[in-house]
Amino acid sequence: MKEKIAKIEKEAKEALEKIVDKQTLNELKIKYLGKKSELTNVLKDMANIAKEERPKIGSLANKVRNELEEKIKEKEQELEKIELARKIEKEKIDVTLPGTKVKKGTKHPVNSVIEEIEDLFVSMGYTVESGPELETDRFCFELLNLPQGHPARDMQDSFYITDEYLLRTQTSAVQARTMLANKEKSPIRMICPGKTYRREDDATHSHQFTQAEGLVIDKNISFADLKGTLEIFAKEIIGKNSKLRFRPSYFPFTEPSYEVDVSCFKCGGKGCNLCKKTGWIEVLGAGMVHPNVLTMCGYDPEKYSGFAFGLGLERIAMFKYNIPDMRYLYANDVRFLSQF
Ligand code: 2NL
Repeated sequence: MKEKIAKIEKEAKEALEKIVDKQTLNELKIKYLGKKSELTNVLKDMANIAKEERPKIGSLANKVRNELEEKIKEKEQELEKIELARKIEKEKIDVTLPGTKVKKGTKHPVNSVIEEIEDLFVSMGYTVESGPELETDRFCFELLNLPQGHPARDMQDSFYITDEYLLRTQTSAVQARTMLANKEKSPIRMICPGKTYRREDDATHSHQFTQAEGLVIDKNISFADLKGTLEIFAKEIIGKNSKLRFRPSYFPFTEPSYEVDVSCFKCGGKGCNLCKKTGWIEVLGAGMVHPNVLTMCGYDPEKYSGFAFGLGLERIAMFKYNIPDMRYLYANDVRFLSQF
């Protein structure tokens, strides 16, 4: 019996020496200390040995058992240490290595123009408003005095989604919303830059473009206020030597209405290829808010008056950054965009 126990002890200790991973250690633990282990079997055999031998064998078996348990525990800790060291080595980070360069984006020219216009008008006390791009017939046309049958309402020119809903053809719907929400509670000074949509797509037109409109409503607003404001706009955004020219025009939502030209910033008005030898470049549409629009949007035209203007921002970006073709603005070519 003693020899048997000594043999088990020797075998177990030798096996333990060779172990290099947790799984085999676990198997060894079961083999030598588990319920069906040889050591347990020895103790089960106790009935077959002399009575006076039993305590000796019993304590020997327990001693071996305790020793093995102790050794296995030590081995376990040793293996854990090795594993941790291995993990630390594997996950080591050299913080002195150079980092991966992140390519920085640049501001899109149209967004730069939006920001410049916002900064200028905010500095003059305007608010910047926005509204949905999917609009109703009422906000896009009806409240803006665009009568039924007006060409701008034509299915051919606008993206109708249903009979009632369409992609906004101009940002004026935002002004109509702002006026109706305010209804004479306070004067309005607002601009609304944003995306607009028309059903056309050729060399000189895109089906989606960016527009900014401005609206001022208060008591005693006159054409002089419109002219002064647009002169500041032209000097600040287009060029400080800009002059303006107002040509009579027609918009359903303003009366009187004007198309506004700036003196050509390339030739200073002498005539060149940019201004097609005229010395002028058309940049804005503007006018005094039509009394019908004021009434429909909750303002009494006997007490209030206002001016409004609208402009396409792609054109402004093209002038400012000398971009020869509008399609560059939408091609999303990094070689183009990274120049700004
Ligand atoms: C253009 C011309 C214009 C307006 C927009 C406007 C808005 C309201 C009332 C009156 Cl709510 N007018 N907007 C007025 C005149 C011209 O835009 O050529 N846009 C690109």
